[in-house]
Amino acid sequence: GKTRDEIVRLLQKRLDEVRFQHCLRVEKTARELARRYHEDVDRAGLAGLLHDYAKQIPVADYRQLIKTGPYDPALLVYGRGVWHGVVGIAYIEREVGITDKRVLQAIARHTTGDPEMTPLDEIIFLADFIEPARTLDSEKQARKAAKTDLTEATLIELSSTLTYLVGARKLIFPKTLDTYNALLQRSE
Ligand code: DGI
Ligand code: FE
Ligand code: FE
Ligand code: FE
Repeated sequence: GKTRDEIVRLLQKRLDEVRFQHCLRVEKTARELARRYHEDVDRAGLAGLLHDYAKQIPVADYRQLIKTGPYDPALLVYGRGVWHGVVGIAYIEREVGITDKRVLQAIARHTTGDPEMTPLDEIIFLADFIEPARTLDSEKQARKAAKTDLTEATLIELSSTLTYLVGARKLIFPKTLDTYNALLQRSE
């Protein structure tokens, strides 16, 4: 495998400085959450570091890959906001050489969630939302909830994301809504 330094250099080549710094903060936040919830700290850190690796891959490359790959063509109506997780892991496997399925799954699920998300998946989903540079009310509320209840904090994030999407009249990826419904039932 590659060292963290080698991975950081690959990440830096794929991202602008602002996005790169965000990834470093998500790595740190993911490690803190993993420690708090007794998950593997290094695995969470690696997934946090790489979660947005594919965020700035050209749109044309994504379209090509979705059309040729074993992907649901329904993905084509979305954009990089949705693609960089679920499709983006193909670049992370190929270019960074990550093979840990749990790391890849957490990255694949970091934007939309998944009705069956694991604690590691929730940690990466949440670390993205509560890293220190995030300061909106919903982000602060999720950060506070994350101190004691991982699923409750994840629900706050999902609710905020869905509210934003509706307000902006953006298409809702069905899995984002399915995740919200599943976690709500799990938390009752
Ligand atoms: O990559 P980040 O900006 O750090 O954060 P993210 O991966 O959580 O979300 C990226 C964007 O994806 C964000 O603007 C919200 C958007 N998104 C999340 N769920 C959906 C979605 N966009 C659409 N159109 N539909 C969704 O269901
Ligand atoms: Fe992302
Ligand atoms: Fe997120
Ligand atoms: Fe992110």
